[in-house]
Amino acid sequence: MATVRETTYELLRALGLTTVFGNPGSTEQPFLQDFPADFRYVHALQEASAVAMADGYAQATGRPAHVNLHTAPGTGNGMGNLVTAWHNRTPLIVTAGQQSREMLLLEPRLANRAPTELPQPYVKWSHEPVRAQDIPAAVMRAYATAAQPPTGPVFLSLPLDDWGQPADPPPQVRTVATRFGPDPRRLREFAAVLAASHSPVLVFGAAVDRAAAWPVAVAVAERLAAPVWSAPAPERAAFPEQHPHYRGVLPYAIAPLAGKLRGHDTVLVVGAPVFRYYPHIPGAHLPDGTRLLHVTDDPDEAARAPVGDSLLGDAGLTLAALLDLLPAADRPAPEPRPAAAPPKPAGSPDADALFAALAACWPTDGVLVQESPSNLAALRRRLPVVRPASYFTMASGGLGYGLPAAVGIALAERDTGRGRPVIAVIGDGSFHYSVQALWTAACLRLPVVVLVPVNQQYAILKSFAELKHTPDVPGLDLPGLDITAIARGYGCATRVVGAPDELPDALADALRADGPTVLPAPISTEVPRIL
Ligand SMILES: Cc1ncc(C[n+]2csc(CCOP(=O)(O)OP(=O)(O)O)c2C)c(N)n1
Repeated sequence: MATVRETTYELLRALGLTTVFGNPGSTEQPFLQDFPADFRYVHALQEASAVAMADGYAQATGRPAHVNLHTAPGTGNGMGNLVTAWHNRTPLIVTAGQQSREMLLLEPRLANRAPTELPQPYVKWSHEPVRAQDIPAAVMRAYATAAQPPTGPVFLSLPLDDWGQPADPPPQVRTVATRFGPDPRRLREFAAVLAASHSPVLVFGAAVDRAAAWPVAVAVAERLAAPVWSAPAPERAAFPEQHPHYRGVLPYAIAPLAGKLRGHDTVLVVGAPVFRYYPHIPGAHLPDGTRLLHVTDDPDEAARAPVGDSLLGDAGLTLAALLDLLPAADRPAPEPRPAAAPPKPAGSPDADALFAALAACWPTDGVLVQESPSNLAALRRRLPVVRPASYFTMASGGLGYGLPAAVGIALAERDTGRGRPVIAVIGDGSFHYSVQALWTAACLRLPVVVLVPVNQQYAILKSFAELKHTPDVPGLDLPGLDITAIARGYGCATRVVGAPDELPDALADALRADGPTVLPAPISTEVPRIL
């Protein structure tokens, strides 16, 4: 008779979940024992890295991924990046070991006291099966829950003595829809409002990229002759940023954002929250007389929008259906933005010059992973994203995502045969949150390039302190961290980029390498403004 373990592996195989990201502990060993030869364990050294690697892998493959954590402490370590996976809408099946059922009443060492509560509220479903025999069907339900819109992480707590138990007959391997179309009548109302507008503006968010909908987003923008903004603080790029209609990323504060929408009678937001704000700069959410239409596949996101009328639907399906209903606008297309001025020669190299150099030697099909908070505006100004699925960052604001996510994305690039080069730009503060992902990249011989602008401080927090008039906050400087030594310790090649003109050579070498390369690049300590 098959065991629960055998039946579960059979199901994971059928679901295409043969890669397990994790870091093992005693409570996971009965699951991982006799690990099947057709499965692959990606050892992440620490759970924060495991979760973000799985997130990057899931996003880049476009399929759910499985991450296995160590009972309560491992779930705790993974929690920051679970928050991020929730906001990123990444379908993750998170499993964690649990102590033996027979001892749970007395709470032995490494028991998870309230396993279904611990990952809340950042999972769509959290469950510990009532019987060992329920594990395979619970995995099937977890998969279906994670994969359906709005996609996101789910959590299963699995007691270690369950795996050897005799199994029930295997659950049916089911499929579920991963996108849904809009209500036709409400869609017609939206189309009528847009068609009657004199000056509509479009705001596209990450869900447009997740739906592989760049071409239809461009077609809608051109049909309406409307300018296009990126939604604030986007985790993915939704529109070709060299397109003449493209205006840039909206500011992530209430009053300045509304200011950018002035002069438009209708705003159509597709695939993003209304809106993702950060510093509180109060004001009206919209200019006077401006109407907002919102398309999202998440009823909760629709419900919490402070203004506008919402329509539920997949970003790509809804844009395609809108395109069918929209007449061509009878007005000239928006003028292209003026090109960014060349970087000013500075005393010591600054981020702007570094990213201008990066843009000049950027590989055509490169994938950018970004966690460089204070230098983000300079990076996005110098390095427009011009191809789909080639820009990734965290939607949450929590650091420690970018570096391991880049490793997961690079693994997906290799597995899918696309082989696009992955270049991560990671601040010298952010670098340390999940730094052990470098070791996984080295073990897997993934040629990830990690460019680290070294300003020896938490610069964005200094600019936030200035904006909010909170002087003398401790803990904002980072002297004496040796990025080169740390990278070497984890098995990476490294080369200091002393000046921007050294970057092309360093990058070319790194892209040819058969493992990760860390490129620390000292930059000036001048603090950019937050808005
Ligand atoms: C998990 C987590 N801890 C703390 C913070 C607060 N925080 C936001 S930005 C930042 C500093 C980032 O420093 P660095 O990566 O060097 O970038 P810089 O601001 O210097 O460009 C910190 C600590 C956070 N966002 N997430």
